[in-house]
Amino acid sequence: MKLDKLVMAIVQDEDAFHLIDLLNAKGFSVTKLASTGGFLRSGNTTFISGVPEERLPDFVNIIERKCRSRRQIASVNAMNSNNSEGFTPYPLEVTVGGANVFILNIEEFRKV
Ligand code: 2BA
Repeated sequence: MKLDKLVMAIVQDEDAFHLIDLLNAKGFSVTKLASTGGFLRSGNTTFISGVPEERLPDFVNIIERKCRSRRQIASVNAMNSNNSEGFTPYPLEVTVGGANVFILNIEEFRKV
């Protein structure tokens, strides 16, 4: 099978198991990595998958159907010039996801 595109999809942990079940059922090979968001510093899941070009729309469509956006409260540190502590945490509501999907061209794929 010719693999043309490398998909890296960062999804929320809550969506990961349903997503991998459906991708596998549709015949996609997927590697699942435990990852951490740099802003929220909480766990998320990164999928990497080599996909033939003609199957890319199907792959992305599955991600769109399975990954929901959610509101989350982040604790952000603000610089505080009024005290010696330096930083004061304050809550900030952010919308996370559905999914952040990077699609790269595969120059070469070998299974050895
Ligand atoms: P986090 O970095 O933990 O970001 C979680 C959510 O916080 C983001 O949701 C966004 O709504 C917000 N956010 C992130 N950085 C921010 C900032 N500097 N100021 C204000 N709000 C900020 P998403 O955009 O849906 O991102 C979800 C996760 O996807 C991220 O988790 C990160 O792990 C990954 N991600 C998103 N964009 C990326 C990129 N350009 N490169 C690499 N990873 C990315």
